[in-house]
Amino acid sequence: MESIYSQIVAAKAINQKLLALLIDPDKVAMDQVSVLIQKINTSPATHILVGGSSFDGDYLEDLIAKLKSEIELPILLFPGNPSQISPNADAILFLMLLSGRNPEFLIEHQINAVPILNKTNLEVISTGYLLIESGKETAVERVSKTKPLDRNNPEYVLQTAQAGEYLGNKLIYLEAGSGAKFPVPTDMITLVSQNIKIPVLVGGGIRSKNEIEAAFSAGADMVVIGTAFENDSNFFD
Ligand code: 1GP
Repeated sequence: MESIYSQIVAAKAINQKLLALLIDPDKVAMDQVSVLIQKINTSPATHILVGGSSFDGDYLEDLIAKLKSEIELPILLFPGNPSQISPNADAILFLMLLSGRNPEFLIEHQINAVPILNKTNLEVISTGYLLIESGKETAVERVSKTKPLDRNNPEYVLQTAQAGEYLGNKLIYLEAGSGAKFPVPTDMITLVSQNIKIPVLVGGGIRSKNEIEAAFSAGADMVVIGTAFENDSNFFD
């Protein structure tokens, strides 16, 4: 079977835009999962991300097993820490918080994740993760104890993304943070996407279909929606 990463690259090559729904296990009760699954299955989503900044993994296995059994889309882990790794998913975004200067999120969690990952068949997708300042402190900033990149300095954001590409990252994720006041600026998305070859994911604070379209038009290959769908599962109707 073609890898999830090569599917993402193939979609980029033909300008087919991808939409990921982020499921935060902290915010989904097991007894609501069936309704959520119905909504996901009638949405335009192409991928499911599962993860959150603070979740410590209690019923992750059950949640992902259930999602997997009833949804055909690829399920990618988007972990805040190594306790959020489940063998039941298809792949993991193996994140390096390139915007921050906290060694825990640049390399320590990753080293600790290896023995866990080696017991799974998860496809590991190296992802440069860049937190962009978005109008208020977000959970990523709080949990990682790092500062986001200046939203008014797209050149430096590009330089960081290019460093990630040179280091071997396979994806760049421009993140405003969950529930961000302002999403990643579209001119920043354009500058980054036009100057790196690897696919660009954009998420955080995207609340409307117009904002999704704006991110796609600016050059995002995949848009990630969390809060808007959490708050209104009819968002795509
Ligand atoms: C957060 O980018 C994702 O990591 C999604 O953010 O919850 O604001 O959609 P929202």
